[in-house]
Amino acid sequence: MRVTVLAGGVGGSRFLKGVRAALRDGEPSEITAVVNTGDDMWLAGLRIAPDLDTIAYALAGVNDEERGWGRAGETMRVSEELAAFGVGWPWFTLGDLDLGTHIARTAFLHDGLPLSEATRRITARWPLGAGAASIELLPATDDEVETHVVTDDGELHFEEWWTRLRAAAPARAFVQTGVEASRPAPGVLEAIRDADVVLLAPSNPVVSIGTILGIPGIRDAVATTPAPVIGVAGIIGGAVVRGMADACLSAIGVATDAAAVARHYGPRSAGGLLDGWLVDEVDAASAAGLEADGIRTRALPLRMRDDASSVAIVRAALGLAASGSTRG
Ligand code: FO1
Repeated sequence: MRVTVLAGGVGGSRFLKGVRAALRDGEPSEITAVVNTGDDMWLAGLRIAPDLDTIAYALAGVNDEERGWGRAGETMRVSEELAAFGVGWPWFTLGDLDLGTHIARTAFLHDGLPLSEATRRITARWPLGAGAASIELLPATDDEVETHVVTDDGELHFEEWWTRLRAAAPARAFVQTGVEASRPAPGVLEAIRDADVVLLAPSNPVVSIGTILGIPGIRDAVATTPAPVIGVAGIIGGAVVRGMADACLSAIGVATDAAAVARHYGPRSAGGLLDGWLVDEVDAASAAGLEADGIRTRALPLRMRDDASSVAIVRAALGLAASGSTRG
């Protein structure tokens, strides 16, 4: 089975561990994660790719599970030196092991390799698959398309808004720098078109899933793929599970509500993206309305507390994909 997952960072990494665990003991499966690169940036002369690294570290089992990003067992010797030199951002922690990744990526890019090849070489160090399930990570694009946030005090990189301001300054708009001239990374469109199932991870619908869809060609590929497209809500009972997606959703006029996000993605029958949508049990009452809008909906516990709960969510998504009548 070929499963393609559009994913951001922390929520995406937990969900992808669930996809891998759900498929590892079945028929041979190829999982392709199309990963958000809008958080990427140059810092201290290094190319940082937060969502690619968060997912790679989590699948490799070397991540800091508590923080959700960065490496386990980190030390901060180099970042203390950088701070002493006034290099980088004092509020953005770059641990020594993490810096190893950024230096390796920057070296590959400096040698002329595209981000997708740099990512392949970095992840080759930790075979990310398990059992019958193989996993490859693809950046949404090899081009430098960064998410910037427009606030009343000016425009700043998403990571500064997110980590220094903690999304406290209202976002008036999100901008994807240079997106018009960007293209999907090699293999991305094929992974969406040739999939047996396409999953939208419970990542930030605006600055993770939204930025992936914003790369020319990707939204259309998802809207037209023969594969069923199933999304998973990252919002339970009107509150985001993790992160600050509510600050992002309000910027685009979408309510922080599982059903509102589903309607934001839209039903495929109306030119949107979704054949199916998973909501938490507390939001079960919204299912009837979504079904009436053409989005097959299932309610189940959506908190990914451990692999078992993530596996149950993935199995429900795959079940919903399999149960779909041929799309009208
Ligand atoms: N998030 C923070 O809130 N503070 C940090 O200092 C920080 C450092 C950091 C370094 C590398 C990396 O890959 C991620 C890092 N993150 C940090 C998380 C990052 O902001 C998020 O993973 C996403 O970019 C937002 O979803």
